[in-house]
Amino acid sequence: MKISVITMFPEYFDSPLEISLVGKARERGLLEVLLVDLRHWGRGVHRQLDDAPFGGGAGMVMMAEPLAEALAPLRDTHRVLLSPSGAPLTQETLDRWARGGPLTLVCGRYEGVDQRLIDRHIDEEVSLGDYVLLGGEVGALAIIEGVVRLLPGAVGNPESTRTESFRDGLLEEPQYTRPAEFEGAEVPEVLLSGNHARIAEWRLARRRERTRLRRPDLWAAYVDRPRQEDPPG
Ligand code: JDK
Repeated sequence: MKISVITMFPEYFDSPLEISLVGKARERGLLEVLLVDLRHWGRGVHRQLDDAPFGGGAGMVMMAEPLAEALAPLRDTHRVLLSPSGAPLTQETLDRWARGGPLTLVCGRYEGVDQRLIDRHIDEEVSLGDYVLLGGEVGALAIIEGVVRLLPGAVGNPESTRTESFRDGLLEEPQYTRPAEFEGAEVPEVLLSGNHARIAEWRLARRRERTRLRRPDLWAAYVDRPRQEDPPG
């Protein structure tokens, strides 16, 4: 997988790309990341990338031309812009990108990017969620991590990483490991029982409970899901 990242802050990516599974995937040649310093295409002695918004208003807008020039050699990649106005990033989106060709992640700063650049040179606009960050870099890192763990041959890529294993649309159950007692708190007795039917039942109950309390959106989809009918007779 080849991922290009267009950013005003290439150094932002140094440690996250070196360590952990992402670093290993790069060492092993599964992942190639090209960091493109947008400042290179800035205008004037200050290498300016932003200008005031037409129509007035607070803040500055990223100019289309430097971004278009940085993107020119990347026409044949899938060009993704991080933005608070994008479609929410989902596991399905990451699956699609992990199975596809080279990706380009475009990180803006300031208050966003000239719409004409988006209309003419961006294939897909995604958001990490309904909160506002300072720029697209954190989103780009989220995408890199989310894609890398799906790459065939990436360490720790069991079959369970695929979307299907988002199984029935429920959150995960709580998990426990040793010691059996921590600050006086014990592990739920059922998990030590060795009764695998009871364990499975307990896990499903916890997943349903969590989903209902924390994610009413997922819970509504879960209770509405098509269920297989009992065979007649
Ligand atoms: C890329 C710049 C910062 C963007 C204006 C006015 C209400 C804000 C600041 N999921 C997610 N969150 N944040 C991003 C993201 C922010 C970015 C950029 C991605 C580039 N910023 C910024 C827009 C505004 N806007 C209406 C929302 C202020 C992605």
